[in-house]
Amino acid sequence: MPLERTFSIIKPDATRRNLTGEINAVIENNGFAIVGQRRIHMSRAQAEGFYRDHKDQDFFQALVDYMVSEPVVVQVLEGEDAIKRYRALMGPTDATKAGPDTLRGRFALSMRENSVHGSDSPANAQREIGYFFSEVEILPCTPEKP
Ligand code: RTP
Ligand code: MG
Repeated sequence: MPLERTFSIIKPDATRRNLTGEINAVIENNGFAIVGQRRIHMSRAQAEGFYRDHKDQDFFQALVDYMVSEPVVVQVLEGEDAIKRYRALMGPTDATKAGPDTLRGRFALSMRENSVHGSDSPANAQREIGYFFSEVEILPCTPEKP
C-alpha cells in the first residue's frame, strides 16, 4: 500500500499541559513519520477558515475561541493508510466513548478539549496540509539503501 499523508493538530488543551512530546511518541510508535511540524498561535481568521465546514453549528464560536486560546502544533503525518489509521488512533470526538489506547481516550478533557485533530478524508487532508504547509516544509527521510 502506498504512503499517504494526513494533517494533525495537537490542540491547545494538550500543548498547555506539555503533552506534545508524549503525543508525538504515541504517533511515532504507531508507525507514522512526522514529516512536517510547526508550533503556531492561530489567528481567529485562520481558525475560522480551518473549521469553515462547522460555521453553522452551535459550537462554532466556542471551538474557534478554544483553538486560538493557546499555541498549537500543526503536523503532517506520513504512513500507510495514514488518514484512517490516525483517526482510529485518535478515537471518537466524544472521548467518553474513546478506548483507553486512543489519544483522546488518554488525554482529552471534554468534547471540545479533545487534544488532537486529524483529517477525515483524502480531500480534506490535502486542503488542510496546504492550509498550513508549503511543499518545501514537508521533509520525509530518504529510505535506507539495502
Ligand atoms: P477534528 O475535526 O478536530 O479532528 O474533530 P472531529 O472530526 O472528531 O469532530 P468534528 O465534528 O469535526 O468537530 C470539530 C471539533 O469541534 C469541537 N466540538 N465541540 N458539541 C461540542 O461542544 C463540540 N462538538 C465538537 C471538538 O474540538 C471537535 O474535535
Ligand atoms: Mg472533523
